[in-house]
Amino acid sequence: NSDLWFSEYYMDDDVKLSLKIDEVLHVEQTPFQKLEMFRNETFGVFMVLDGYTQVTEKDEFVYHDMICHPAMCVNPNIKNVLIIGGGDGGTAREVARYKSIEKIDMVEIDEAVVRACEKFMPSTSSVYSSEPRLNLMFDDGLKFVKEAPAGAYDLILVDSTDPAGPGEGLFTVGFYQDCFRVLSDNGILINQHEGAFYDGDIEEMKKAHAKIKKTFPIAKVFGFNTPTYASGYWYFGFASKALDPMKDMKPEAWNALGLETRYYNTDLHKGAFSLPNYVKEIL
Ligand code: AG3
Repeated sequence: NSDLWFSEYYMDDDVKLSLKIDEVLHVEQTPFQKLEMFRNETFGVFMVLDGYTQVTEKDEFVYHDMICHPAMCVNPNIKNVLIIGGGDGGTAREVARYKSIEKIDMVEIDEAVVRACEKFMPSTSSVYSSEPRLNLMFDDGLKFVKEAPAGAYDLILVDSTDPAGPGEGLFTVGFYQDCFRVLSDNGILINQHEGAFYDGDIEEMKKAHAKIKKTFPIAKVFGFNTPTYASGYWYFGFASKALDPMKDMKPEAWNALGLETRYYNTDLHKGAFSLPNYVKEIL
């Protein structure tokens, strides 16, 4: 009875979360990062990149509901979507539930992530074989938005790793400016914004948010419960040229779609944008 554990450190040497490993499914050094897939009895299959948990079968529904549905509730007329990162497929899966969306371009830098998830995490990756509107490209998202035509997308979802590592460029003013240009007039940018509880995390959030605020007239932050990310509560940024996530939300229209979601609903939408004082202070 071997006792093998995966630990993610939240503070350098005194706080960590550990998941017992029942099975090591995959370990690979890709050209971009170290990719590991494990199985834990409670959380199911989970994927780790460079030592940080990215996605688990048990709690991915929270993250993937929240990266997609709040924006769709604010602008139900979104037709063209760009996903940057998101190699597990969970973000694309949620986007694909909207019949009104015409095109989903997805730019993932690391093909190995997609291949491993296809093999071990069908609950997120099955979208790759089932969704004809999805155009998956293996490329650098930074370069992609630089070259994309102005106004090409109504929604950009940045489903990235943390600001250190291959995702670094996705937390820069240059990138946010490119997103601004590539978005249509009612365009929305949602991006991975880190946690806010531990010192390092809140610093990153503060920096990222200051850069977005410089670029977009509307820049907000919203949170959601994430048992396997540091502190159990995580944030996305909502940035837009014209639409306010609270004032412009359309609960009737969204509810009329009849989508079944396990985390998101239009009441929770309002709560998610209501922030604790220690977060408000740094924004
Ligand atoms: N994207 C990464 C979320 C941040 C993880 N960070 C961490 N554990 N320190 C998740 C990908 C889901 N599609």
